[in-house]
Parts: sequence; structure tokens; C-alpha cells
Amino acid sequence: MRMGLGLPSPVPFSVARVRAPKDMASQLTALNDWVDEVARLTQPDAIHWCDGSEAEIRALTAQMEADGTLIRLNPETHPNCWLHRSNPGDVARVEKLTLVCTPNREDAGPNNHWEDPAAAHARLDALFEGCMKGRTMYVIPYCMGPIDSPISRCGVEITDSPYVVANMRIMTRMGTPALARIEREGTFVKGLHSTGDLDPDRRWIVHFPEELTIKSIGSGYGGNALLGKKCHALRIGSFQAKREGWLAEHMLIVGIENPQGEVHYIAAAFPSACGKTNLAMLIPPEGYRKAGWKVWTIGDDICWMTPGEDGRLWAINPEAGFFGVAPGTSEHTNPNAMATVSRDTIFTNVAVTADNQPWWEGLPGEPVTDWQGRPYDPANGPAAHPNARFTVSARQCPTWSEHAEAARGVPISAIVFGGRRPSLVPLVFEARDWAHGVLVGAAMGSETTAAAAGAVGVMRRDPMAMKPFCGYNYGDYFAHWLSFDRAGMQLPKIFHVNWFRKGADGKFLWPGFGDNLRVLEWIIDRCTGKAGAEETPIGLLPRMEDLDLAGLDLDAAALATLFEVDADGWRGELEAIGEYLDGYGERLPQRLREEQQRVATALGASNEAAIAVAG
Ligand code: OXD
Ligand code: MN
Repeated sequence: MRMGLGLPSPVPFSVARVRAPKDMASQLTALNDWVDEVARLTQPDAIHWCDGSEAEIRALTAQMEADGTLIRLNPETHPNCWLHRSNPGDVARVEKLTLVCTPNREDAGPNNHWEDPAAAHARLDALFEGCMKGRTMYVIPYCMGPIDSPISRCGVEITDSPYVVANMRIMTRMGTPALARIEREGTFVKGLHSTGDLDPDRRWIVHFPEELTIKSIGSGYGGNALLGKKCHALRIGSFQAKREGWLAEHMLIVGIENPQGEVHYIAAAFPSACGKTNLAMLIPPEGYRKAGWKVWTIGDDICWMTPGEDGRLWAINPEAGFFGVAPGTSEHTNPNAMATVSRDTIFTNVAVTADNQPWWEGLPGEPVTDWQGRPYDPANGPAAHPNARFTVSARQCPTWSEHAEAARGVPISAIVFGGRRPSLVPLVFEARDWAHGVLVGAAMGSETTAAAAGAVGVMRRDPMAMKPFCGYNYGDYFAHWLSFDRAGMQLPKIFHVNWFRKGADGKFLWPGFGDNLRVLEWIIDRCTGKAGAEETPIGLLPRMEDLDLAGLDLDAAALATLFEVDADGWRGELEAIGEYLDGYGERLPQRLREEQQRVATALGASNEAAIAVAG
């Protein structure tokens, strides 16, 4: 085997090793042995250990430009920005090919696709055999979370995709410092990835939580291939979190600074492509801006929370970048994201304009080439793929908070759940206590989006927005959430929001985006005891006077709908929630069932068809 660089000359790599550095070698035997074992199986032409340096990424980018993996975008308008066109059949996560393999099937739960671990290893290893012939194998040591945070965890991804290396460099703390931490800790998550032949019939994303191992083959798409993200930080992470007493969640983290200079951190779970990135970078409405409100971005997708000595939940964003959905992102919806992606960004499956700028639906201007590289023709569908993405360092965001690097994380004041619910679910309500909040999260539903392969716009239950990401039985996961309600804890309050309520004309009733701050203000004021609320069987709702609606162009009928509690509709919803929870059988904690029954009973006792709170 040639242990070279696998790069076309004259592009030099400053660091190329066939084993971890000598001074670390004794502690890194397990890593070296695993790399040797993978190399024997996959038979790459060359092995490259990634150090994360500037020189390394420059060389790799030059190589990808030379072979067409990356196309340079307009350097005047978008310096150091690149377009990657994926295989057209490989554009999203594929849930039906994503498995959680625990020795006991029940431990993976009905929420996961399962296979016996030994059988899965054998089947996957047969696919990996010789798959890197003619390719370079990259070894990527990475750290999820600030490099010196006790909440962070490390992993090593082995991949044959330079595109994955370039993305992992943005999305994680990758390279030499991560290798040093692995040496100190002696433990890491093993992730083996190959794009294979991209044949969907030979595509699998397989997790072995008890072995802290991931094997992914046949896809180069972010959620399937950047193994630090969904595979490690959520599926394996949630399993580790349960074992170790913390939470790994599909949540953004945003800091809201009020005019008095106090910052409250909110962690919010929404299913994929439901606006987490927009909320994490929200621009306050003008009146709020003038009054001195500010928003600070910690993370837009994943949150690891652990109890601190003070009993509060402290959170880090394990990621270092954003892998955001491009379509719909614009100066109107998210100016901060637009500023963030104006340089040093990898765009995947976007369209391009005549002057070679990235383009997607929602932007001004005209595309000339679609995401597949064809001349743009509306008859072929959208110019950009609906799940087109940008990969960019979080530090480039104008609202990036330096507390994103804080080793102990940030204290969470409120947890918010939300989904796309065109009917029934009011704009906002507060759970009356932690157990009720866990039920509210467990009962979450949302319409599906283009972030995963399959039908779009279909309502499905997505507890805590973790349906595609919970690495173990949801019944045990709900029990884990409930277990935080214990002496000594100062738990955040839990809320539910619905930005997606529609009127009879099918249009959204709530303006959303920056105006969501009006709702967040009420949430924060509830946490500090400053705002009032009205009790209803489904939770606490703001009264009109509790929300700042100044300057909003909303008619009385829209407001009434946004805050109505339709008791009949909710009785049906509670029944459906009960049936859904029953699917977890014996693993469902009794406490959650009791909570569902408590709310159902309260609704049953309310004779009115509609409970008016908007008075
Ligand atoms: C994502 C997703 O990419 O949730 O964040 O699909
Ligand atoms: Mn996500």
C-alpha cells in the first residue's frame, strides 16, 4: 500500500502520517490498531491523518477544485466560497437506511430501525471490503464541543471523501488538538465512512451505541456522512448522555439580551428545516432593537446539556459550524445567515447565477444553472434542491457569542419545543411543570420536510424533534428526561410554540422571524416571574396584555385563532397522543401516561368547546 498523500502533484501536504504521532503512539494504540484494521479491510492507496491546519485545507481544496468536486464561486462577491454538486440521488438523510444496532432489539425501540449487531457488522464489512482502492483514506480526529470543555466528547472519523474532510473541518474542532484530547482521555467514538459507489441499494448508516461505533457507506450527504453531526452528537450522543446523566438534543441555543443587559439562554427543539437556524440568529423587530434588545447565537442544531453544581442545566453547542438549509434564507428571513455565508463557505446543491453567485429560491436575481449543473428550466423543478445546504464556521455569524467557547457552557432558562402545526396548536403555551413539559415534548408533531428523503408535508409525531436521532428506545428516553426532576435541580421552564398556524385561506397567521422575539420575551418574563398567564387544561397561555404586539399588523380574528384552545380538538389530540405513547409498551414510564391522563381529564372536565384566553 502506498502511504503517500493521494494528491495530484504539485500540491503538497505538510502533514501525512500512517500512524498517530510517535509521542502519542503508546496511548493511541487503540486508535492506531483500528486505523490499521480499517485500512486492511478497505485497502486505500494512501492514508492521511488530518491535522486541521490551513496548509492542509488549502491543499485539499486545490485537489477538489482540480478534480471538479468543488467549483469556485464568484471570488468578488463570495471570496473562498465553493459549490459542490452531489450525486442527484444522494441529497438528504435516509431514515429507512439508518439503523441502531443494540444486542437487545428492545433497547433500540420501535422508534429505530434495528439489526442484530453481529449481522450488521458482517453485512457492512462486506460492503467496505476494498471500497477505498484507488482512494485516499483520511483519518479525522475531532472534538464535539469546545476543546477544553468537560461536556465535550471526541471521535475519529475515517472517510474516503475529501468533501467530508472539508465539511468536518468547519463543523467540528478537528485535527491535532482533538488528537491530543483523545490521547489524554483514551476514549473516542469510532466512525467509519465511505461514499462507496453511491448506489442507494448499498447505502447504510449504522450505529452500534454500545460499541460507540458508526459505520456509514454509500452516501456523501451531510447528515449521513459528516459523522460528528447526527450520528455522533445525537444518536451515539443521546445513548452516552443517558448512561452518563446528561442530555444530547436536537436544539438550537440562543441568548436573548434585554435592555438591562441580562442575557437568558433558550434551548429550542424543532424538527429539521423548521427554522432553527433563523431563530438562532433572529434580528429583533425595530422597536426592540431601538430599546436595546440583542440576540446571541450559540448553536443552530444540537445542544448538549448537563446539570451544573447549581442544579441548572448548562449547555454547549457541540458543533463549530452551521450546516444550514439554503432555500428560503434571504435578507428578509435571516440577514445574519446571509452575512455569515458571504465568504469561506461550502454550498451544496445550490443553483448559480450568470455571474457565478450561489442562488436559491427566496433570493433576488435569476439562476442560470440548476443544482444539477443543467441550464435552468422551471420545468425541471426548483433551481436549487429544496435541501440545498451551506456549511460555514459559526464564528462568521455577526451574532456569534463568544460564550459558545465557554468550557462550562451557558445556563439554560427555558426549553422550547415546536413543530409545523397548521391547525389546533396555539402560538405559545407553557407547561405547568417539568413532567408536563416532558409530555409536551413527547407529544410533539410536525409536518415532514425535505431534510429527509420521502414525502413532504405529512404530519408525524416527532418527540423532542428527535425521531430521526434518538439512539435508543424512546420509552427509556422519556424516563431519562423525567429523571431530571429531582431534589437539588433548578430546571428550566418548558414551553411549546407554533410559528406555523394557518388561517382558513391557507396562509400563515403569525409573521414569524424577528417577531418571534415577542414570544421569547414572554417566555423569559415567565422564567423571571415578570409576566402573567392564563391557566388552561393544555398549559399556561399569555393573555393579550402579556405580549408586546405593538406595531404588528394582525387582525383580531387572527389573534383569536393564534391563542384559542379548541377543547374538542385537544380531546382528540390527547387521545392520539395516548395511542402513540402506548406504542412504547412497557418501556413507557408510568409517570408520562399519568400526565397524559391528567391533561385528558382536565380537557374532559372542561365543557366548553373553545376555551377563550385571548380576552
Ligand atoms: C440537519 C437535519 O441537517 O436535521 O440539521 O437534517
Ligand atoms: Mn438538524
